[in-house]
Amino acid sequence: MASARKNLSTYDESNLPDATEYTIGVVVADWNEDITHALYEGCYDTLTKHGVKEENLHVVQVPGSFELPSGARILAGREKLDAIICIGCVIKGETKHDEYINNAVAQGLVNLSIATGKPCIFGVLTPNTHEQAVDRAGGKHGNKGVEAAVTALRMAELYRNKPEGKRSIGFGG
Ligand code: DLZ
Repeated sequence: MASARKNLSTYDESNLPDATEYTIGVVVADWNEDITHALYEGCYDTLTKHGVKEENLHVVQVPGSFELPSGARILAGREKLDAIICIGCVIKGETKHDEYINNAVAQGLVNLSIATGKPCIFGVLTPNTHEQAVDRAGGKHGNKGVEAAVTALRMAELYRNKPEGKRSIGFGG
């Protein structure tokens, strides 16, 4: 298993931009909050370590992961953001709730990214067990909140540096 071989949260800091001018939104689901709040800590530490200022960090909490896309939409309408990180944890149970929630969140965030042009980062754990979640929220497999923050900074850089007036990706001449 790939995750058994490396800590997924290690990254090359030299590849990350200086984030002192970036404004980042974070939406955190409270369901499984022992996990999601640990993910948020990893995310917060990484963002601030790379220069994001407290006043440029906009955080909202939503009840569960299903509400992440609408939380992100509300935040995007309220603030001028360079990227939005969505943090959640959906643990497999006896029913198929996890499949419905995960698919809806993934699709919702892709749609929001495309509709707003802003990077929306999928910082949602989808483990089979609570133990697997703990392993990825500051445990033996690192902290996925760190990875979400790193992804957001890289995408925010891309967003900031997009060529002015060249917003189309059409194949025409
Ligand atoms: C209902 C539900 C269940 C069963 N499990 C989870 C979960 O593991 N992780 C999570 O983030 N949310 C869960 N929820 C709540 C839904 O995301 C949502 O908040 C409710 O269905 C209300 O829309």
